[in-house]
Order: sequence, then structure tokens, then C-alpha cells
Amino acid sequence: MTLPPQSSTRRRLLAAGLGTAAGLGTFGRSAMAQTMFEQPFANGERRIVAFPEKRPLIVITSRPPQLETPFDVFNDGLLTPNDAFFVRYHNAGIPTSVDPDTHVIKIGGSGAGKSFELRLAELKSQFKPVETVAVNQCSGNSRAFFDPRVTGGQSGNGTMGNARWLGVRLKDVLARAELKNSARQITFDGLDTAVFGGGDFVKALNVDQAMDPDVLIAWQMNGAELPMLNGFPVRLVVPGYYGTYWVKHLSQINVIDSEFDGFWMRPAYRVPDNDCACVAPGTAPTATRPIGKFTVRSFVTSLKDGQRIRTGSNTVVRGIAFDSGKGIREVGVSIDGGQTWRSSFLGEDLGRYSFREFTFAFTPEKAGVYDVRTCAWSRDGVGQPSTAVWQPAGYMRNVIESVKVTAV
Ligand SMILES: Nc1nc2c(c(=O)[nH]1)N[C@H]1C(S)=C(S)[C@@H](COP(=O)(O)O)O[C@H]1N2
Ligand SMILES: [Mo]
Repeated sequence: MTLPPQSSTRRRLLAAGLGTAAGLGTFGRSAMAQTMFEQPFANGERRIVAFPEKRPLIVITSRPPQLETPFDVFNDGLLTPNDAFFVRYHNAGIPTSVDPDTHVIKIGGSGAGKSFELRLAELKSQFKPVETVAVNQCSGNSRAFFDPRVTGGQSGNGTMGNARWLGVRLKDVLARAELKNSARQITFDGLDTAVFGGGDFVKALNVDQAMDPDVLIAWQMNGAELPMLNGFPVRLVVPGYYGTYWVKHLSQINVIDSEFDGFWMRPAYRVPDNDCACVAPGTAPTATRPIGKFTVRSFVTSLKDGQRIRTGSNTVVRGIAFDSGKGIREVGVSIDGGQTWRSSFLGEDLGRYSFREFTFAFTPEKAGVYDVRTCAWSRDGVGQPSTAVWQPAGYMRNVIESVKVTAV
């Protein structure tokens, strides 16, 4: 069989679905039949819709697509499958078709000694490929649990995912740009555009952050091309940092001599400039800084809140923990609401930026409610708070979670 001159893998399209029930258009009759999902917070009823290249996911907004991974997926394995990986966009002008043969990344700016363009084939062949497993987590993951509630995408705990990324080091690409001494920041722009205002989505990293050898320009996740909605054909991977820096459909890198103050760096995506990145509930911070690295988190994946377990039989508490890249040192488990703690067993180590599995088994001797809590500690000795901190944007939640199960 002869292939057409341009095989379907060479030009990736978001199937027609985006224009119909799944996304851009108005909802017709078929929408009525959609599966609903009840999130564990007030006003938590959501549709579950399969967007192109995705299995049915929880819809936070459909234009632009903001899709949350159903939490069950995190119990299936340490790597989040591409078709289950969450999706976050800010602007409605998202690319639905990209030709990887002609896509270029332009590198330049006032702080670059040299300006140049890289095609994908050049990016892949002229720099050393690097693989890393890393968690991508939205700053607003778990935002809907803030009390008092805050505005913004009302996500549960599923706007995070862990994948094996393949790409090249950003610093190797930047070396070719011959940064001047005056260079202060690097800005990153993708193919998506602002349609309703708010401004094009452009992010900035300080030069030292961008030169970190762990930061990649990646074209694969979990051994396959990036799904369109996760940034096809190339995206930035900034391990340990919130997803907002992981610019998708990367097309422009500028080295600049000043601090970038585009909308998505200021006023958006900033946190109170203090140790806890928090303020008293309902108040505003006096000073802010751009959001940075992840806080330490852990989640039970094998048990659901309200689940029934059997008195006298073995119950496995399994879950995932991660931090900003120091690595997980220990995950404590409590079955009595945090009064007493035991150490869990840590599973396979896929790297310091990855989800780390933990397991713990207990036998409920008496019938009744068991309040299961987990607390992860990173290798620098930082753990999770027992009461939630608050900030107006609803970022960086990492309180010790509680899952109540009833032994019968
Ligand atoms: N081009 C582009 N890249 C982007 C965004 C965007 O709106 N446009 N959103 C960012 C945010 S806030 C997050 S949390 C991550 C989400 O990555 P994902 O959609 O692949 O899960 O993408 C980041 N990269
Ligand atoms: Mo995000």
C-alpha cells in the first residue's frame, strides 16, 4: 500500500469534535445525554466529555477546553496516560491543526547575541535528547476546596498528571543564542491566541531558572507525540514548577533585558510574597511574587471518601506523593484522623520529579469510621500543613487530606 504524500501523522488535527458537542459550538440534543460527574464540593455537578485524543474527562470549561482527570486514574499507575491527562488553556484561540514539518521555534530578543529559527527536525537532531519523568500540576489544582471559595477554574484534585517527557534541554538551545550579560529573563509564547481579551499567553522565567538542566523543550510524553491539547508539537517542561510555565505549542523564545510584565506574569499567577504564600482568609496580600515551585502533596488513591471496608480484613492504603524535586523521603499514614502516624512503604522511584507510590496496610479491628490521612515529607524535611492555608487566587493547596472510610 502506498501512503499519500503527506501521511496523517505529519499534520496533526484536532478532529471535528471540537467544533461540535465537545467544544466550540452550542450544545445540541446529544449534550443532554452526556454523563454527569459529581465533584466532592458544593455546586460540583460537571459534564464528562471525550474531547479529541482524550477519553471522557471532567469538563471545567469547554471554551477554551479545561479538562480534569477523574481521580480514579491515579490509582491505575504512576504515569498518567496521555488520553487521561488534564488540559488547561486560558484563551479560546487554540490551535486545532499544526504541521510539524513547517512549525518553527523562533529564538531571539534584545538579550540574545544571535537570533535563529529551529524546525522540529532540527530541534530533534541537533541537540542531545533527554528523558525525564515529571509531574505537571496546575497552580489551581484543588482550588474548589478553598474555604472561603475563590474565583477561577473550580478544579478538584485532578488538574495534575505525571508523564515521561522526551525533549532537549532548553539551556542547550539557549547556548546557541549567546546570551548577553544584560539578559534577565526568557519569555515563552505558543501558537494559541487571545480571542476575548486578557492577552496572549506568554510566560517568563529568570535566566537561572531557564538554564536549569532539567528544563526541557519536549515533543513526546509517555512514548508518544504530545496530544494536540497538551501542546503538540512541542512544549516546555519545567519540572518542579507549576504548570503555568509549561508553555504549549511553543513557537517563540525571547531573551529580554528586563523583567517581563505581561498579563500572565502580572497581575496573573502571583502569590503572596511571604513564607507560606498565604494570607488570612478573605484578605488581600500587600506584596506578591510570581508563583514558583510545587508544595509537597500526597493523596490516597485506593480508598474513596465514604467507602465501606471490612472489619477484620486487610485494607490497603495506596497513594501518590510528590514535591518540587527534592524527592519524597517519607509518607506517614494515620488511620485515626492524625492522632498517631506510621511510616508507609515507598514504591518504585521514577525520579525526583515524579509521583512516588506509597502503600500501607491495616486491619480495622472494630466497626466504625476510620479517618485516613497521609503526610509526605520531602528530602529537605518539609511536610504538609494540617490546616489549609488560604490565598485569593486559590493556588498551591497542599493541606493533609482526609479520607473517611467505614468498617462494617
Ligand atoms: N500555550 C499555552 N500553554 C500553556 C497554557 C496556555 O493557556 N497556553 N496554560 C498553562 C497552564 S496554566 C497549565 S496548568 C498547563 C497545563 O498543561 P496541560 O494542558 O498539558 O495539562 O499548561 C500551561 N501551558
Ligand atoms: Mo495552570
